[in-house]
This record gives sequence, structure tokens and C-alpha cells, in this order.
Amino acid sequence: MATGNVRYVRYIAVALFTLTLFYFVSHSKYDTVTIPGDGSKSSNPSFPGGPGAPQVPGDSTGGSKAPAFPQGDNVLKDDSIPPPAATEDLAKDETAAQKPAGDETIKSDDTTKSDDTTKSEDTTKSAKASNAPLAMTPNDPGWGDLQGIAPGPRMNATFVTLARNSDIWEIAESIRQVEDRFNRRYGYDWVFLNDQPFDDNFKKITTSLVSGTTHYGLIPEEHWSFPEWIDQEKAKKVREDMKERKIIYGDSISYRHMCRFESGFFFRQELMLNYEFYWRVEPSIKLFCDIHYDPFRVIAESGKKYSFVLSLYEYIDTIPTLWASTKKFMANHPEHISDDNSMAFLSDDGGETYNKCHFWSNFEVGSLEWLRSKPYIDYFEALDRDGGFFYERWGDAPIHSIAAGLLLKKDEIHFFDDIAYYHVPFTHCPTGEQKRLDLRCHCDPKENFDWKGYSCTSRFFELNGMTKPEGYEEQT
Ligand SMILES: Nc1nc2c(ncn2[C@@H]2O[C@H](COP(=O)(O)OP(=O)(O)OP(=O)(O)O)[C@@H](O)[C@H]2O)c(=O)[nH]1
Ligand SMILES: [Mg+2]
Repeated sequence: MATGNVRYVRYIAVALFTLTLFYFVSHSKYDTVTIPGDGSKSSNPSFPGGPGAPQVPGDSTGGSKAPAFPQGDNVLKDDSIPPPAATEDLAKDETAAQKPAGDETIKSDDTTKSDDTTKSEDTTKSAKASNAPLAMTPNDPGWGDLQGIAPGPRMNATFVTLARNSDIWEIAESIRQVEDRFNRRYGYDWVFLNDQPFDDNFKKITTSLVSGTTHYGLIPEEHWSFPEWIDQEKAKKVREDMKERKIIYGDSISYRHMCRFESGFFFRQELMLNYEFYWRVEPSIKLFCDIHYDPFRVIAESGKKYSFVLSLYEYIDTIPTLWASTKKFMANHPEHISDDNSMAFLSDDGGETYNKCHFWSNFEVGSLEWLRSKPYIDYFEALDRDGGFFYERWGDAPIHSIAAGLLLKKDEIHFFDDIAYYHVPFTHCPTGEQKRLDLRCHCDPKENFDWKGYSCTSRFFELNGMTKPEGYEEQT
């Protein structure tokens, strides 16, 4: 009996305790934790880039990766700088820039992007910021300001990478370099192209690293296959012969498709049609210095069409008849050859023979409009007909370079000295200690290839009447 009473008392105590607990839980107040990217507004920034701080493109703590300045809003509003004609046309079509046709797009943060208020605020900010001058030297206002969103307009531009799924870690390394040194403040898009579908792992990792919107394109078969006029037997014999002669990638079919694709098709992919400027990035590259200004804007505002950081001599066994094909093209299309061209960069005898100099195309910032223009397409098609991608092993570097050298005016080609770069096995490291300190570089100046015997950069300087930087003799 006594035991029974104790049991009842225990039941009542437990019931009372449970009720009390329930009361406190349901009436207590606690702060809402904002999950970045859930669309709700966070507050109280406690550290730069922390929750609630101004959103920096690519800043994962900030949640949104949406560029603060919409891609399409790239009209150069400063009256003193005439906008390139094509920029304006594309800028009007903001929807086109934000919604690339075809293939797959992973939006950085749809909730934020589709928020009308955010968008109109951004546009106003962009209009004000568009007057921000380009800070090209340490004396220019804004040079040292490398925190937060970069002021100034955005060009209609994208990074572009051709890659296989197996390149994921090598391209991740490159993206990290580009983001840390530049794009985290700009949020430019990145287009990835592949002859096979990209897998989820590739997409997941690259999307997490890129501050802008990522797009994934599958290359159509006709851009990655043998044209019907190619004699397969002849092409096969060439590969066997090159294998015997140990010519690098000499026996590779895919390498040849890659070179042909980069020469004639990357800029015509559906996703790329939405953009006017591109920056090519390959796996395993390094950037050694901070990039203080927007290279896309440099290209757009100064009317440049092509740029480089490294130049060198081509391996002649891969292109024995490229110059003969080029000469045939020049004879057939004199209307495409620029009056103020860079023939002196390409030839030491007025065009009779090719000196093998080329810009190293694994880095390029340039105009897609130029690559899509009739002169360039006519040149590519003439070469493609001659079959040297398969009967030899023509690379896209000499092809882009010869095209730039002959079809463009001299001053449409730009040397980006400030972009310190490595792709195995060559380095561009700016000459002059003060420059490297200003740019916060971590490259070894001894590695700089610019003034060494196998580089063609001296020729470029001489041809354009440019003064070589102080101290270059010590690096020869
Ligand atoms: N999707 C795809 N991409 C390729 C293929 N082959 C090469 N690529 C990409 O094309 C670009 C150039 O290829 P690389 O292998 O880097 O050629 P390379 O720069 O001449 O030679 P490396 O010294 O090996 O870098 C890179 O971005 C590669 O990821 C391929 O078969 N498929
Ligand atoms: Mg490479």
C-alpha cells in the first residue's frame, strides 16, 4: 500500500516536471540563426565578410555569390570613354547575359538574384560605381583597396575552361588562384566546356569555388571530331610517325580535337554567345601577384582584342606547313590583312617564312567578337580545309597568334605585364622589384621567362616601340 502511494506521488511529480519543462520551452525566446543563402536577411556584421557584412562576390561566409553588379549592366557610362559598339548591344539584353542559352547553369543564389529590391539597388550602385576610374598604378586612387566588392562597371565577360572530369583537382587549383587574386571582388561568370558531360562532382566543386555563376556546356560532336574531308589513313600514318619520332602528343587524337576546338569553336559554343570577352584558364596554372584592376575592362576600354603574358617559339615539327597555308590565305583574302599588322613579330623576312613566334594561348584575355568575326572565321576555315590539325599537329597557340598578328592592328594586342603567371614549365614574373612589391607577388624573379633567349616578348616590345623594364638585362 505504502509502495502504491509512493508510486502515485512519483507519477504526479514526473507529470508536473514535464508540464513545467514544456511551458518554458514554448515560451522562451532565442535568436534566429540565419543560414547563408536562405533568402532571409542576416544582421550585425561582426567581422568583414561575416554574416550581414556587405556581400562580396565569392565570399562563402556572405552566402550570396551573386555579383553585386549584374553582368548585363556593363555599359561604360563614363562619357569620356566611348563604349565599344558591341558592348552596348549585349548590355541591352540583360536577360540574355543572365540566362545563357542551352546547357546547364548553376546559379549562385537564385533567391537573392530574383529579389527585385536587391536588383534595383545593385543597378543604382553600379551606375554610381561605373564612374570609378581604373586604378592602373599605385598612385591611382583605389589602387590599394583590395577588400570587398570592386567598384566600377562589369564587362560582359566570362572565364572559360575546357576540361575533363578528371581535371577537377587541377582546375580547382587554378580557380582558387584566380578567385583569390582577382575574381572574388568581381564575381565574373565561368563557363566550363567538355566533350563529355560534366559529372556532379566536377560541378559541385567548381561551383563552390567560383564567385560568379557557373555554366557547363557539352561540346557538339561536329566540333570535336574529324571533318569528312580528312583522309583517315593519312592521319593515322602521321600519328604513328609522330609517335616514333617522340613528338609530344604526336599520337594523340584527343589532343588534336582539343587544338582544333580551341582554334575554331570554343567562342561559338552556345553558352559563349552570351558574352563579349573571355579569359581562358587551364588546369594547374598559378597567379603570383594581386590583380588590382579589371583586365576585362582594360581590354574593353582600350579597344584591345587579344592579350598575352608569355610568348615563345613553336616546336616546328608540329606545324611544318602552317605558314604555307597562312600565305595561301593571305593571297586569297588580302582584304582581311590589317594595314598596321604585327608581321614583324611573326616573320623576320617580311612574311616569306614564319619565325615560329607565338603567344602562349593557355592564358588569354580577349574579344570573343573578334574571334567570331569574318576575318578570323575565314582564316580558321581555310586552315581547317587544309587539314593540318590532323595531318600535322597544329596547335591553337600559333593559330591564334598568327591571326592576331595579321588580322589585328598592332595596338589591339596587349601584354599584361601585371598578371604574373605560371603554366608548366614557364613563368611570367614582372621585372623590377618595386613592381613586384606593389603587386604583392610571390614569384621568383629568376624564373621570369620574358627576356630569355627562347621568349619572343622582346620582339613584341621592339615592334611596338615599348621600353623594356629596368633590370631586364639581368634576366636574360
Ligand atoms: N574535355 C576535354 N578537355 C581536354 C582534353 N584534352 C585536353 N583538354 C583540356 O584542354 C586544355 C589544354 O590541354 P592540356 O593538356 O593542358 O594541353 P597543354 O597545355 O598543351 O599541355 P600540358 O603541358 O599538359 O598542360 C586543358 O584545359 C585541358 O583540360 C580532352 O580530351 N577533353
Ligand atoms: Mg595545359
